[in-house]
Amino acid sequence: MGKTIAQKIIAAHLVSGDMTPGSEVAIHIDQTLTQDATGTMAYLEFETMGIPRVKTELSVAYVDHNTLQCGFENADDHRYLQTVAAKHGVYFSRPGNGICHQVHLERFGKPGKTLIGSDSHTPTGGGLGMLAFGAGGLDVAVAMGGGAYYITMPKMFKVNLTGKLRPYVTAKDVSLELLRILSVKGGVGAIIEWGGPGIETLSVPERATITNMGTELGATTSIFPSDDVTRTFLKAQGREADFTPLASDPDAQYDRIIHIDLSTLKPLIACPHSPDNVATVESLKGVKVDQVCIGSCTNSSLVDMRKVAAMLKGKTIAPGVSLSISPGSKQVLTMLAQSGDLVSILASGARVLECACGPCIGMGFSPNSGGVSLRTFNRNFLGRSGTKDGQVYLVSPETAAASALTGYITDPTTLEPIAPVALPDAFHIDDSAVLAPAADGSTVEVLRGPNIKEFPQSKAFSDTLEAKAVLKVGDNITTDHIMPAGAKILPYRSNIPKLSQFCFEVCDPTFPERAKAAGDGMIIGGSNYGQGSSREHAALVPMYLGIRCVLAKSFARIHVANLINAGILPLTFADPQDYEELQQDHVLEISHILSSMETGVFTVLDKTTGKAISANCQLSKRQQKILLSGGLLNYTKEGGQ
Ligand code: MIC
Ligand code: SF4
Repeated sequence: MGKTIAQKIIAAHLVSGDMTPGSEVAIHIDQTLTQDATGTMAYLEFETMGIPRVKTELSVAYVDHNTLQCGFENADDHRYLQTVAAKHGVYFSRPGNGICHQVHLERFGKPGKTLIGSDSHTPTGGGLGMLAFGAGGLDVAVAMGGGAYYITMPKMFKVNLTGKLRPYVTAKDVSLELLRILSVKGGVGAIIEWGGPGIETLSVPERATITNMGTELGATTSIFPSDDVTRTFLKAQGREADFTPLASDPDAQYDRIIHIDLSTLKPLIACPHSPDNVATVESLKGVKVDQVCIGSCTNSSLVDMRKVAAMLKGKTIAPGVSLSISPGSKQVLTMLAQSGDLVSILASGARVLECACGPCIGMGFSPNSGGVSLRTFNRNFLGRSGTKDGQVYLVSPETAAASALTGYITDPTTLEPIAPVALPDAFHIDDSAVLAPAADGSTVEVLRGPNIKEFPQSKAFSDTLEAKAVLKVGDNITTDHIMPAGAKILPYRSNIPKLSQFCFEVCDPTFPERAKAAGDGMIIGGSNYGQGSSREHAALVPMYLGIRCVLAKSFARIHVANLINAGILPLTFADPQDYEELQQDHVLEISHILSSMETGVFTVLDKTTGKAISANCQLSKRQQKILLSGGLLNYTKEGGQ
């Protein structure tokens, strides 16, 4: 039987396991990336493994998230990252050099290679034909040490594109269309492969916008073939030698095929507070806009920025609108400056921010109270912008620029067309902000600031657990609910005791105190629990606060892996109706844990009501051992692979 692109790459990197969907496979990893908000923890974990130098073909540490330095914390962490990278053979991308996914696409990604990154948008690399996964920091640390990456073998979905996008309709609208069709849960357990004649019309950065937002579908990853479009992009980056062609076999089998005719799409918009809450821009015409933000790993490429500059040229933005523009990389910003596009942007009244994540993660530029903020980003979860009642909408750069000019949500297709903007034949290449590691790391001193606190210790499971249901939450709880980000909280990503004070702040600010007081605790969740970010802090912090088990209707992929890595048991209700019965503060008992781990069937006794319910958790042998060791770090230290 023919293979899909992903199946070919997995087969070429298979360490162990069988490639039947649903079973566990171990994959060899060629490249890793980290960013600063998750990276500090990942390198602290790597250090405890005692491996002198990374064993990957390439590992890069980016600084792009925690760039505001409102105190010593972030600056100290950057210094730690720079020195730990130099010591252990990791390239260091300095703050200001750009957003990890954009820079990785420009300078390092290679078709056919495997990449894991401690950031959920690592699948951006799929735009170049890489098999790229978001993962928890601990999984990245293990891969840097030469260990395999374990995933559940996904199903294969194909999106078949025909036609061509009309002017002012963009790759972002393609992503939003798929979110409309599939929802934030629709990609769970699947790899999404993009194909069909329509893909020839999409450049690598446009493809990367689409694979980037595959994360919002819950997909394991997304991937495009590597073809002439890929070669053209790599050539323009001075990297034609990195090109290899890659396509699925004509008789490859897919579990689901979705057809999208690009010519019929309209500009789309995701309304608060979920990326799948999609409407046409036209239908929201006239809604007053307070803020517009253009940038993020989804939409900050040179072509995106040049289109925006062309739309803004010779005009000024509406007086009621505050517009921010964050180019994705130093390469993009430099080229905007060289071409004069930056002048059009500045003259329009926009505020140019540094090449970093910035407002996307609430690092500044939060909207006004109740403000309507149009963002070219990928997430609009409640509170993520830093303003709890902010109304965040997700749009394309073209819709964003059109709305910034009029002051109201505006369908760009109603405006004057701009001249087509194409990829340059040659990008400006200057890698001086990427520091190579020391040839001999043994002489490098790793500098640690006082903000770096020890990694919390999890407890190994015994046969019975009695725990209090400390919190009950609804469906689609995101990692932004569990462990919020933002300028105030992010500096504590390497300080778990301090970070824990903010756990579930959006849902219930009393949670940290109550969890600590309860001793062993449990969380009751709805479906798709833990969607969104790859931050392992959303597992490590609850673990630190005493949470031993999360019982939910279903989980998001990366989060469930992070829970197991942190030594927390992730159970799903056998009958989702039982969710209704279990209440916060009930005392629950799980007995015969050891034999239940073997069978995958657990009994949870609600001691408050006397009712017993059934729950499931299919664990591989390795995952059982991880839980029995009290987490992946202990397991690895004990010699587990
Ligand atoms: C995000 O977009 O939420 C982040 C910040 O990039 C995260 C990583 C993190 O929490 O540090 C992600 O998507 O994985
Ligand atoms: Fe950064 Fe936002 Fe992309 Fe996360 S989604 S990597 S915060 S730009």
